Amino acid sequence: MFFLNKAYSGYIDLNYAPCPGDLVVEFFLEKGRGVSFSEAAQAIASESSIGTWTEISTMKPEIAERLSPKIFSLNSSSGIVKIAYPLDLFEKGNMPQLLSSIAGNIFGMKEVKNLRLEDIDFPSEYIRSFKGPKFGIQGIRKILNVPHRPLLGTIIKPKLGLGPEEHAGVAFDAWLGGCDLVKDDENLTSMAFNNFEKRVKATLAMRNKAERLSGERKAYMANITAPYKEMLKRAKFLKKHGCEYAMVDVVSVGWSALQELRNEELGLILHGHRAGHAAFTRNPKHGISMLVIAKLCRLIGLDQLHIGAIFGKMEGNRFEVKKIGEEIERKIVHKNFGQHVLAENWLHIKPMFAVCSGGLHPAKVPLLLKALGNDIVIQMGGGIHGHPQGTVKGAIAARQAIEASLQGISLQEFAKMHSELRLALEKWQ
Ligand code: CAP
Ligand code: MG
Repeated sequence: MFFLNKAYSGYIDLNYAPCPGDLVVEFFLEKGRGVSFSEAAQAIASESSIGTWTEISTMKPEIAERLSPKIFSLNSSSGIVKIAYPLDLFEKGNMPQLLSSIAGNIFGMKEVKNLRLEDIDFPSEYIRSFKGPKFGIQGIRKILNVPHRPLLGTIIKPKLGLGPEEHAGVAFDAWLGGCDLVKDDENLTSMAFNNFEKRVKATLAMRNKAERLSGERKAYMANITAPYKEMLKRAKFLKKHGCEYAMVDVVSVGWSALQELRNEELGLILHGHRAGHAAFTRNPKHGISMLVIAKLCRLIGLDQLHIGAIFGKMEGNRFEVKKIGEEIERKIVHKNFGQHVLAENWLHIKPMFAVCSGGLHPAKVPLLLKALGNDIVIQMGGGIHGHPQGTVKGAIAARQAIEASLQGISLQEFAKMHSELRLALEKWQ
């Protein structure tokens, strides 16, 4: 049997009202064996801040007084614990340090059976120490010259296997059909069969051609995910060759690399893919919520982020996706107990574009727009290249689905006059 040491005590103050300088965290907690719920909660508060498993001679009352976090809300039936941390516990502008504290040792403690970091309310002073997106929704809309409608993107498929010229050819078809954006897949970087620099040059040449032919702005989101120095080299290569975007896999490269990339001020729009997030976001009882991951990305300064597609191939419930979409777009976020959302004032931090992707096809578009509004990027990989008549027609069908939804016409009705959409509906609906 495991017994809690009394070093993990004195952190509860249910009369405490968090002050504007506190960093407030909501956890879901399932206690481990041999401890009470409040003991487990205090173990978390302590280990994530100033404490350790035993009383120590080096702890001064002054330190405890100044830096102890306060558990101000504790509910053993719902499992929700809210903790207010004094800001001095954190180094401003240092995201890895924040995670080593409130998303660190505590996940492995014996006092804890399950623990999930649900949300963080950042104090203004902390928010001011980050840049946020350089472009955000409005900046991207301006560059692409698309003021209102949802953006349409595709992921070149197959994920891996095409050479640079073939890749560029598929990109051209997608742009010509009506895609605004073309993206590399998450596992396509610089391969033996598809070198990064060759691919970028070939694809940008096709982008220019597609822009001339379509009269629309087109952009390429090239994947620079790699060890940091190489990633930076590739980002600079993109800038030099007139690419507007860089795509990066946020979980794989890590917070430190993301911060550095943003701080380079390269003037590239940053698209965040999130492969691997589900390793810690998927379990409803343990890990870190996608809401938190999205907030960290917004704070650091990604301009776009995958948030889930609701109706697609990946797991993710409707309310969850909607709340993340609102969190990354709004300036003021109101608290919502039922949804585990804390209040937030984003101050100078611009809104980020929500990217819906994974298993989407034209028939899903009306539902998606209804649920999330027009400020989204809709990405279809299989849903465009899998069209019975190929990529160009697939992209045309996707744009038709967006057009129909914006005009409030049902897809079935619109499809009567638009054969590309009709074929897509026949295949997937
Ligand atoms: C979509 C995608 C993305 C997923 C990831 C893929 O392709 O390129 O990686 O969107 O999921 O390879 O699956 P399809 P999420 O359109 O062919 O499904 O966006 O939820 O992070
Ligand atoms: Mg992919």
